[in-house]
Amino acid sequence: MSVRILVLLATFVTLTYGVSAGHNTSAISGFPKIRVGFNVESSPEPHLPLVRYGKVQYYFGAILGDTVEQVDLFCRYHGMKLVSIQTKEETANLIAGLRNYLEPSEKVKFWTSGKKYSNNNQWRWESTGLPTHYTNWAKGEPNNSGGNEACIEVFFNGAAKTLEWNDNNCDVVNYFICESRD
Ligand SMILES: [Ca+2]
Repeated sequence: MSVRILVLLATFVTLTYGVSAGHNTSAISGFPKIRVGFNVESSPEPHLPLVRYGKVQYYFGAILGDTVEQVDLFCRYHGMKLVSIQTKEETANLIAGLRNYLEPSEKVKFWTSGKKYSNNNQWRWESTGLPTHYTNWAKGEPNNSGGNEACIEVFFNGAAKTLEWNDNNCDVVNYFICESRD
């Protein structure tokens, strides 16, 4: 067997079994349906499609997902930051934007920049360094399930028009939202 075939075989085994054998953190199931007609090719120039509400621009990362560390890199690599949600109005804007971007009945989890910074269940937005004054935790959250939930994911429910928070393991694979503030 040639070296090349061995490498291909090893790659296949890693891709097929690596994640589940290593750390069972995958959370993405199925794929969100981007709304038919959402025009990602409206610009002839290469671009990252952004949606603006007031002084904040958002990138909805509902095509590829990863761990908090990786999606944070993605945002920063594109001159943005992982999202912070500082007011009720920003929650409403995100729900409206996601309902326009995705098929209206979609249910999708997104990483934010929210992280726990002390053992006293105190949280802040890593993107701004500010504590989470406004919160929108789902019922029973944050529950630190398994004693290992230090990152804030938001659960978008298009039909219910909600975007509720949950603390989750930072190594879980989720979609994500980036922001850029004026
Ligand atoms: Ca939780």
